[in-house]
Amino acid sequence: MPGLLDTAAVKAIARRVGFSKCGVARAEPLDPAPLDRMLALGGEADMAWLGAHRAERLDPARLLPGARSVVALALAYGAPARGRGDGPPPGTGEVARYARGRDYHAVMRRKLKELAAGIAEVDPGARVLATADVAPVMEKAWAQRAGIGWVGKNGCLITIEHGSWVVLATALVDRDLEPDAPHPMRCGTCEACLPACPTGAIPAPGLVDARRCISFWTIERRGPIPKDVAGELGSWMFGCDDCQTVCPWNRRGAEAADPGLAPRPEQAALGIDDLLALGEEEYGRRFHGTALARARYDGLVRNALLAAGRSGDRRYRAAVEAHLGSPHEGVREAARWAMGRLA
Ligand code: B12
Ligand code: SF4
Ligand code: SF4
Repeated sequence: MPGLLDTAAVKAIARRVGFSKCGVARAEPLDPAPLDRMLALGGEADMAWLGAHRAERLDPARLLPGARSVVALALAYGAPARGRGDGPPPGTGEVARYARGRDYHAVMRRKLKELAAGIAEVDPGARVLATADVAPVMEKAWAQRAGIGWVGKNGCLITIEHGSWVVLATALVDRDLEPDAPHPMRCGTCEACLPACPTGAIPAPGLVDARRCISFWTIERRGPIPKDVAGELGSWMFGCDDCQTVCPWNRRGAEAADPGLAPRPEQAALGIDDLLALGEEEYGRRFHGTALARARYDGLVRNALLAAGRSGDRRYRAAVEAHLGSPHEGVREAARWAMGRLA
C-alpha cells in the first residue's frame, strides 16, 4: 500500500532485508579535501579510476539527477574474536576476513534489490540508485555522515556494534528524508593501527597510501609485483587485516549478518602447494562466487609464488619452476623472484 517514504520507513525496510545498520544523510556534495589529498600524493596507485570520476564521487546528484538523500548501509561479516585463529597454519597464506565467505557483492546485490523493491512499494514514484563497491560513491564518507560509524585512523569505517567488520553500500534517493546526525570520531588518543601496518601504508591518521598497502598489491594489482614489495607481504595471500585486528573496537569479532557471509574454514587460509598446482579451470570451479575471484587466476597464483619465495622452503622449488614459462607476466616474474629466494 503506497504511503509516505520517510527515514523510519526506509530503516524498517533495511532491517527487514537484513542490513546490520542503516542511516540517512542529505545528498549535499562531500568535502573534496580528503580525496584530493590522496590523489595529490599519488596514493591511488594503479587505480586511476579513483581520480577519473572525481566529480561523481563528490556529488551524488551527478550519478542520480535530482538525488536528495543518501541511505548508507552496513552489513556485518563473520570475524573471529582476537586470539582465536590468529595467523595462518604453516604452508598457507591468509585471506582477509571479508573474503572468507560468499562474495559480499552478490549478497549485497540481492539485498539492495529487495531494499529498492521495498521503497517502491511505499513510494512507487521514488527513483533509487543502490550500489555497493562498484559505483563512484565514497561509501565510508557517506556512512560517517549518515551516522552509522566513523572513518578510523586506519581508514576503515568502524561501527560501535560490529567494529570495522562490515561492508558498505549506499542507496541514492530523489526524496527528502530526515537526516541522521554524523557519527563522532571515536578513535580518541589511540593510534595502534599506524605502527601495526607492516608496510607503513598509513603515513598519517586516516590516510591510506595504496602504493604501500598489501590489500592493494594482493587484490587490485594486475601483473607483476615489484621486487621490493614482494618480500613485504607477510603471511597474506589475499587482502590484509593487520590494521583492523589491532583495533580495540574489533576485539570482540563479529557475527555474519547473512549466512552467505559466514567464513568457510577452507577459505580462511589457502595452501601454497594447492595454489601452485591449480589449473585455470579448477580455479574457476573453486573460486567463482567468492571475493577471491577479484584477483583472477594469475593474481592468486602470483601471490602463492611470492608466498613460496618468502617461506624460504626449498621444497617448493619444482612447483615454482613450473611457472617460469607462464603466459602471464605477473606469474613469470613472481616465479623468477621466488626461484631467487629459494636458491
Ligand atoms: C579504492 C578502495 C580501496 C583501496 C584504497 C583504500 C582507501 N583507504 O581508500 C585499497 C585497495 C587499498 C583498499 C583496501 C581495503 N579495502 Co577498500 N575500497 C576502495 C573503494 C573502491 C573506494 C575507496 C575510496 O574512495 N578511497 C578514496 C579515499 C580518499 O576515500 P575515503 O578513504 O573513503 O575517504 C575518507 C578518508 O580518507 C577520511 N579521511 C581523510 N582524512 C582523514 C583524516 C582523519 C584523521 C581521519 C580519521 C579520516 C580521514 O575521510 C574521507 C571521507 O570520509 C571502496 C568502495 C567505495 N566505493 O567506497 C572500498 C572499501 C573502502 N574497501 C573496503 C574494504 C573492506 C577494504 C579492506 C579492509 C580489504 C582488506 N581486508 O584487504 C582494505 C582496507 C585498507 C585500509 N586500511 O583502508 C570496504 C570498507 C569497509 C570498512 N569497514 O571500512 C569498502 C567500502 C568496500 C565496501 N563496499 O564495503 N580499498
Ligand atoms: S590493509 Fe594492511 S597494508 Fe593496508 S593499511 Fe592496513 S595494515 Fe597496512
Ligand atoms: S586502532 Fe585505534 S586509532 Fe586505529 S582505527 Fe582503531 S581505534 Fe582508531
